[in-house]
Amino acid sequence: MYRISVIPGDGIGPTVTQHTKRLLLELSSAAGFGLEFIEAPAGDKIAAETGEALPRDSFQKIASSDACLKGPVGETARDVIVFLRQKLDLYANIRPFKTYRGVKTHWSGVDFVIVRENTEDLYKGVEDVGLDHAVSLLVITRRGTERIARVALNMARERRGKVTVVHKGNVVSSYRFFRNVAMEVLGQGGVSVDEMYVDNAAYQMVVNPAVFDVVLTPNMFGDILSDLAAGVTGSIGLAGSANIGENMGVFEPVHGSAPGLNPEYANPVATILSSSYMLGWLGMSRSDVRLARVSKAVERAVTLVLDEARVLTPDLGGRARGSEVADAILNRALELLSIE
Ligand code: GGG
Repeated sequence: MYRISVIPGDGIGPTVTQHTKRLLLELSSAAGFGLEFIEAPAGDKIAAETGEALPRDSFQKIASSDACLKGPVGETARDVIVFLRQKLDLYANIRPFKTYRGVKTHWSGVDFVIVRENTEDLYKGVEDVGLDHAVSLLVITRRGTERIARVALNMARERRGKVTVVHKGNVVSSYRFFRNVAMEVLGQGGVSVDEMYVDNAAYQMVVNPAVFDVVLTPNMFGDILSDLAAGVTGSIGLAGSANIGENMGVFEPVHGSAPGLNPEYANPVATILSSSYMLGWLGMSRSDVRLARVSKAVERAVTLVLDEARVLTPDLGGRARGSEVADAILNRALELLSIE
């Protein structure tokens, strides 16, 4: 039995996490393993009720679980996910982006991963704000850069063998340091390595996204480029992600809580994909092939449903409810599991 803490979050979060839990329960029972979900409230709503965006009890539930599935939170991202990344040392933020045949975009055949350093940079939280000044320290360390560069290197070896280091080293010395340390690690790794200034990378991602395989970048650029990449691939409702450390992972959609959106019609794919990354990571860290099977089946089922384009939420031009999309993915995944 695996214990999964769940942060339902705000806005569309409780709905998309509910669809995902339902799908995971069915698939885990079909594949022969157990999942126990432990609710760990965090975000704007619980902050309004208790004064704390991440109550101690929720943090303890998350820290003592096998993995965490997190819905989006509203204005309290800093106190919830940025805090969790630091506290649990979830130094690698992995964000895959790809196009699907049934999703209208300018491009086809796009498939790249942003590997974002997740604990340093301007998000470190070393700040001083006075009446007439505000300072936020940009922190980059050798240890932090080396370990994220190793993640990018290993990922490139399993993919098309290319890493693009994205930085702003022509203007900011700390980003030059990130670039130099990353190059030291990548240079010995037997993969092809290039580099781009972040402004050019933003442009290339729009006009020529096929040049990217693995994008290695510091924390804030990774945050910003993720939304850009999601736009290029059709909808931020499709972008899942993993926050991974040595012994713990928190898995969350890239999107926010979308307070203006009717939750019934919110796209659950980003959270469903995040849950598949969760099972993949958990399966690997616990050497349990049953979880890896379900993880692969979910990813494949998402591709089939999106390629087919019969059941799509409004962000993709369809009319389906999120629950219908989740059902379509679940049914495809069950079929895939039964014919293996
Ligand atoms: N625009 C997507 C969004 O709202 N993401 C939530 C967020 O800001 N997360 C903070 C982070 O990923 O660093």
